[in-house]
Amino acid sequence: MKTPATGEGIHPETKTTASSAKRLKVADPIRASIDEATQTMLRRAQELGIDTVFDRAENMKQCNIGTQGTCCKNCGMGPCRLPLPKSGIEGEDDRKGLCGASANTIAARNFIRMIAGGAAAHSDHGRGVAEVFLSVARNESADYRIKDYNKLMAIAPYFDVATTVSVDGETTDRNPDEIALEVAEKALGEWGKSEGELRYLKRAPTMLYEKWKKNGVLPRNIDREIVEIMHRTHIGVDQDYKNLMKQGTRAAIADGWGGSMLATDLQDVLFGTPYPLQSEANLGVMKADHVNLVIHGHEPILSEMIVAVAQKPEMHAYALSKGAKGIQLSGICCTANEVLQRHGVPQCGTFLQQELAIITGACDAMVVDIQCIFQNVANVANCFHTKLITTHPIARMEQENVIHIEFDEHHAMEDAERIVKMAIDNFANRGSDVMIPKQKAIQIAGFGVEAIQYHLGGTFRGSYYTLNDNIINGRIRGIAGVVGCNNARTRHNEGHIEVVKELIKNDVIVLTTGCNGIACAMEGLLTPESAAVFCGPGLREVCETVGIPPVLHLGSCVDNSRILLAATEVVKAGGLGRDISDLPAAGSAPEWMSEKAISIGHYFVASGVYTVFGVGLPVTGAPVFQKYLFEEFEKLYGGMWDLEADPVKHARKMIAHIDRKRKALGIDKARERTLVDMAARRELTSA
Ligand code: XCC
Ligand code: SF4
Repeated sequence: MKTPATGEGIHPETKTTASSAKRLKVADPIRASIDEATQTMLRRAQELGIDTVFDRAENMKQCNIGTQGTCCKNCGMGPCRLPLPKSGIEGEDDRKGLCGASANTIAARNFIRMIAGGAAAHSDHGRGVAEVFLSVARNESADYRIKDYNKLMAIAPYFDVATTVSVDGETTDRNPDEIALEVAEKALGEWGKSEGELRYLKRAPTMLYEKWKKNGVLPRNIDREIVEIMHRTHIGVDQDYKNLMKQGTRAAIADGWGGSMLATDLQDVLFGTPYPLQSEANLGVMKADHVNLVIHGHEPILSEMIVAVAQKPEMHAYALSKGAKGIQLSGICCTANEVLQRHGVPQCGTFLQQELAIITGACDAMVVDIQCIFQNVANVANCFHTKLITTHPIARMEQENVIHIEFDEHHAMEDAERIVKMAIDNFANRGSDVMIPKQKAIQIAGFGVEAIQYHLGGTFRGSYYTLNDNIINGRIRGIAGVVGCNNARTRHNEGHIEVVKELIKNDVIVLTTGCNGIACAMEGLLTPESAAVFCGPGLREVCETVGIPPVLHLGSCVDNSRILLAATEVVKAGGLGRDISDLPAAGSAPEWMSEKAISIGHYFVASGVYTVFGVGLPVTGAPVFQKYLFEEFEKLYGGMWDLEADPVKHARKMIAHIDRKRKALGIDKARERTLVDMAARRELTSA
């Protein structure tokens, strides 16, 4: 290890010169995370004098006004700060910024700017995929090929692209490459077309589409809705929180049913639609005697190539020639989820473990693309032999030790080879200070709308019939989408795991994505066997019968669009109402932190889902605006926001909502009967 004592490249607060080191607090590993591997590595980091996000959270308090959502810095007369007095406000709320902006206006502007940030991130990722897809369809990127023509045929109709042709009265299949080209061109048009509305909106249940139409929030194109948020939140434009939220809603829908859904679909077409497979998760997947290459970020465009290159026999031979036993790829964040879902590449951790992967001393290279990458990974890499490689033109780092290899789909394989070789060449530079925690868990991942249909759909019906049937008969109480990040302001993975466990214990099946998926994998919840340990009797019976885990991993954060489509399939299969808002379902992000999470949360809400966030929400400083989101939104879209930091209460609120929906559907009785049946059955078996 290079000595961090020089302070070179180390976070300024943690120069471990004796004088300053003493003043800084370090995180208590047990309080920081529920995960043993994380605790071990945090102790290790502290021993080495390297600060991590957990320590920095101890030394920097959150801003009380910002957390309430009532700090405005949208012009040079601010920041204007409007904290809510501890005792609340009685009578008229006359707080205002210099321009007169009310707390509601400020909080709403901030909120929808977060939506803009999140929707932009997801959608720009989607655009990147669409551009690669177009270049593949034009035969300009020889290293990629379309992997899933079935998926291409399935989405073509939404773009008004014909899949058959009539010649002399006879219908024949069209050339798939022609279809690909047309779909690619039209898909790319979704970001900036000058007329009409997003094509995928019609995939939503009709009632939902009609609600959007009535409320005037049908997105026109993806980019425009995001730009319009930036315009409306500029000083002196939109100063009505309801009207601001209307635009926020429109942009969030453009993310969920637009940018994200396009990203998911086109990735499936290009790289294959996920089907269940086995893998592992947590830092213990790294191997001391292998070249460890960690991929981190969000886009699968580069990581797909890295997976392909790392599997090449000549690369394996090259690794052997350098004294390693092979190449161990592993992933962090949603790039990890992408290559997990399609290739079974194991995950070495969630968002909050990115620094720790390097602190193992065994990370020969970390390659990053976009989103959720700590700038501090460069400082940590500087303490070790680790090569940190940025690859995306829009995501670079200022530190000098960072290597930039700009990835381009036109020479994808070449770029990936350079990166993998760099990792292999660096194996020999490893120090003696390797410490990889042993913890890792087995997981079954790779679910999607199609895989759920296959496993739960009943073979001859080819629909969600069996799932619906089990919800109606009460074995499955309801469906929860539990997603999102880690947040250093709350104990790592605790919210994720407690919320999910409470849900499955109460027979609620969980669909997971993002870092929640990784957290559940680390905890062993993504195995069919976990059903017997953690589930209520009904869900357990279903999981055991069809052989699925009680928590189904649907992929990355753009794959939250899979949850929207799965919910739509449930509506279509019948018996559970006519809209997503009728379903006994709820959403959750127990440890959210990113703007993307706010965009996701809001498109869940706008799609009719009751959605609970943990940690905190920057709306609490504007009670009227908060009430609008938490209560009045339900009248507009059927879904609404909620906030609950306590994980068990958080899950119980979701369950209470699910039970209300069951009652409204008239299927609450069925569940009571089932419970009696199950109890009776237990008595029988124990007798
Ligand atoms: Fe990032 Fe997607 Fe959040 Fe995890 S869940 S911290 S956004 S990696 Ni997307
Ligand atoms: Fe203050 Fe208004 Fe400027 Fe915001 S826009 S910083 S509230 S003056």
